[in-house]
Formats: sequence, C-alpha cells, structure tokens
Amino acid sequence: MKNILIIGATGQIGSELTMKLRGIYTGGNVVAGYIPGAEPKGILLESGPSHIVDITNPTMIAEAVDKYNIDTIYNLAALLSAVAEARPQLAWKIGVGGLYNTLEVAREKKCAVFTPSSIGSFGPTTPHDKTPQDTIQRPKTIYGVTKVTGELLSDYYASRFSVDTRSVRFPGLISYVTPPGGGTTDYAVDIYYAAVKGETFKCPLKQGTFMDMMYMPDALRAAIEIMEADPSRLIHRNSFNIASMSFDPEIIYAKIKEYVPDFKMIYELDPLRQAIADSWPDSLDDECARNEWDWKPEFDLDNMTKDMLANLKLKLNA
Ligand code: AKB
Repeated sequence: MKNILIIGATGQIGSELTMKLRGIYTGGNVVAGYIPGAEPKGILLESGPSHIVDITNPTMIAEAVDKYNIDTIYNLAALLSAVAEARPQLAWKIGVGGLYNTLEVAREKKCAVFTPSSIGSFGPTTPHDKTPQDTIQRPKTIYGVTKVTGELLSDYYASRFSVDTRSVRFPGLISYVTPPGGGTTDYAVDIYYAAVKGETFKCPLKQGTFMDMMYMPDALRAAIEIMEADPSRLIHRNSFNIASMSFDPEIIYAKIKEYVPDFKMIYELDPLRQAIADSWPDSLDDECARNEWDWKPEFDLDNMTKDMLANLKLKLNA
C-alpha cells in the first residue's frame, strides 16, 4: 500500500490527482499538501488527510513525510510559464529550490518522487514538429529553465543516490474542474468557459499557433502509470514526452462551433504568451513513453470537447 504526499494539492493538477489517487489507493494515506491561503475545501478536505507543506521549507516536507509514513511524493508546486516571467526569482525558488528540498527529503527517507516537466522545457532551437524524446533543450523562459534543471537534477538523484524519480513532460492541460493560472496554454481552457457562458472569446494567441494539449483524465493517468511502471523497462526517467492532440486556436474554435454554433472568437493578442508559444514545439513524439511503459491517450479533440461542454454546462448551470 502506498502512502502518498501531494505537494501543491489544491492546484490545477493536484486537486484532481489527489482525488484520483484516493480512489485507487484506498486504505493508504493520500495527503493533500497545501500552503496557507490555498487550503483544501469540500470533498478534497473531507476525503483524506491534509497538511501544510511549503516546498521552500525542507523541514515542513520532512515533517509530513514522517507523520504519514510517506513513500511517494508528487511534487506539483510551480509557477506556470507566463506568471513565472513576471516573477523569475520566485519561479526558481519554487521550481528548483523546492525540487532540491523534495529530493533531499526523498534521499534521506527513501521516497519515490514524481515532478512534472513540460513542453516548456523546449525552446526555439528544438525541432518543432514531432519533437523527439532526446533533443535540444535550450528554453528562453525561466519556466523552461527550471523544467530542464528539474529534469537533470531528478536524473542525477536517480543515478547518484538511487532515488526513484520519474516524470512526464505535460502539454497544456484542459479541465473543467480547477482552472489553470498564468500559463501560456490557458486559452484552451478559457475558450470552453466563454462558449458555455455565451461570451465572445478573446484569443490571446494568433491563428496558426500550434501546441500539444491533453485532457486532464489522460494527464492524471500518465502521472500514475509512470510511477507504477516496471523500472526494468525504463530507459528514460526524467522526463518522457507524452502527447494526445495538437491544435491551433482556429481548430479548437471550429470544433466548439460544431456543438455551439453561435459561438464567436476574436483575436486580442498577448505578446508575452505569443512569444512563449512560438518558442515551444508544435507537436511531440511520444514513442518512448509508448514503448517503455505502454502510454496511450484516450481523449482526442472531439471527445474532449463533448465532455468539457457537458460538464461545464452542469458546473456553470448554463
Ligand atoms: C503553461 O502554459 O505554462 C503550462 C505548460 C504547458 O507547462 N500549461
């Protein structure tokens, strides 16, 4: 039975991953780690233990690990790409300092660690179409710099100290549960809210800006499956490309219009997000994840759109 600590449990991924893990590892502890001001509420609070864990404070991580006999840590603390550009020092403190603290606790207390990387770990000199698993990673954003550093540091702790570190490079994640905040791919969530509310969507990225995206249920499954994977099959660890769909604003707009024919989108570009998106891949090659741990997505743009619209209608009472 696993005892799991999720650092950043009330964020976009954490809020759903905590509930999913609690459903799978019943009887064990799945502890929601949160920072003051982002306390768990409702079902997240009621369905299992929670504990204050500020990733910049190693003592707090160690206390939670000891108290709940933790053997696996999901480290989801990060500032997303656009907000990280506004606060680069904090992005480094959380993304790299926080990861170092987590890895040190994991080394001492023998925990496995999952830390997501991102399509943001690539940069303008990376091949943009079907980006290979092993390729150039020279990102221009602080977010990307922290992600590449995180991949290297996690691999170092695996080879030098035998800490069981594993990871995937998440594309933009789309969900109707907890909205993202400060990312470059957030438009692909916001567009669904606008469609369901009957509002005109102001798209911050221009036509032709392709990026990989993924529906949250697939992303959660990837995070769990990589941690369950047979280690003897893993050639890579930190981090695996994973992919399910790639689109630009026109393609997602046209898809939503199939179900909401009156929906309108106009362009109101955000230069920062556009520059970041232009430096990221258009699509990833996830062959290694498919070969080494049988990764396979279940959602494409069509079935994701149907599910997003149906669930947002319920959520927003629309
Ligand atoms: C962002 O846009 O910053 C994130 C990511 C792709 O890592 N969603």
